[in-house]
Amino acid sequence: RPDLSSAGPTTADPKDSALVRAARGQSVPHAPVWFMRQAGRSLPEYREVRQGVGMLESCRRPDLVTEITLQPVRRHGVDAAIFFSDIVVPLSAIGVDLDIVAGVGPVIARPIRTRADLAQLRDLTPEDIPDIAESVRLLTAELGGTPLIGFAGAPFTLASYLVEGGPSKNHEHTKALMHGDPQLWHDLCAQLAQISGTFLRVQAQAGASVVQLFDSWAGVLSKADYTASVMPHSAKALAAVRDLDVPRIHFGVGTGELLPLMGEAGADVVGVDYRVSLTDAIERLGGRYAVQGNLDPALLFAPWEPLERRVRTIVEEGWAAPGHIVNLGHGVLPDTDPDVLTRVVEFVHEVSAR
Ligand code: 1CP
Repeated sequence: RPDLSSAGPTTADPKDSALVRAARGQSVPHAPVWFMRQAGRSLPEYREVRQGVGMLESCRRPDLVTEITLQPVRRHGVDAAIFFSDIVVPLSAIGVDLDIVAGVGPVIARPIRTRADLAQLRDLTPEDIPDIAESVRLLTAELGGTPLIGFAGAPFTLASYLVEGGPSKNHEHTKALMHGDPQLWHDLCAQLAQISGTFLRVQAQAGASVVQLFDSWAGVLSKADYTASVMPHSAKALAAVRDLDVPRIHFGVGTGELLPLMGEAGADVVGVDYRVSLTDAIERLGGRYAVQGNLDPALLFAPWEPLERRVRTIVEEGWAAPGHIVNLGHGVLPDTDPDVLTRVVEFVHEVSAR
């Protein structure tokens, strides 16, 4: 386990790391691995530093963001850190009245369902989030050659929280707005694309080596709706960092039917959840994109033998893509045994060593 606190900054360049190289489709010494939600409740050291500090507040304090982002890197030896924040942080930063409620997720005080409600939103500027750039700078200094992944929520997933007012199973108000008032829908998503794009750009300019656009809930859409109502806005968010030379990962859950479109939106790496095998995903993508995934997070609760077998299969299938970043199909579940995550990292490195 690398002890970052005593090792101090190294001179290694994150651009030469296995993760960035895999994202670019270049050769790697071993398959890179990290976990969505690798920071968070599965770690006792996270629960400790979060005591008495609200989620949103912890995302705006560079000391806490730095500590929490580094925790899983120290503990598991993963190949990347993911910036500790949340997809609703930029919305909060422009004044949207919201909270992240423990055990629930983001809750919006006044959901956006009419044109008048749109007045709650405005463009995000770097001046709204000086703390985010500061946290990224602190982190990249600590991380040395380990890349930092910056991220943002995609317009559709953000719109779902804003329109529903919180987490949703069926996204009915969101789909009703998309089809009932297409002009309002497009205006909302164009505004969200500006916000997401700026959030990504601030992180990339401050030193993040890779960015990931989370469209977690895009898998609830048909191909037709995704193409007409969502993809152009995600493309705009991703285009905000096109000139910055940072590879872009585009992720969603249940998006087996949408994978090629998610690539075309402007990604270098397409995230794959566990419902589609990597072999099928790579074929659907026409071999044109690197892939990320796709271990079922629930399998981390299975005995080591079947888990090891699955990880080995994922690593072997991944070699068929131009690049492969090993990850889960979605986030680490809160009750996951962190030692299992460490063991998966060690096994991936061992079984993929070239
Ligand atoms: O108090 C807490 O600890 C709350 C739990 C928590 C955490 C640790 C939330 C509330 N957000 C986060 C951090 C977070 N959120 C990260 C940190 C970095 C890491 O991965 O280690 C990231 C990348 C996110 C992004 C995020 N937030 C997404 C996209 C990723 C995904 O999991 O699909 C989504 C959908 C959210 C909304 C959200 N925030 C929090 C929760 C519980 C949720 C999901 C609620 C729902 O089911 O709709």
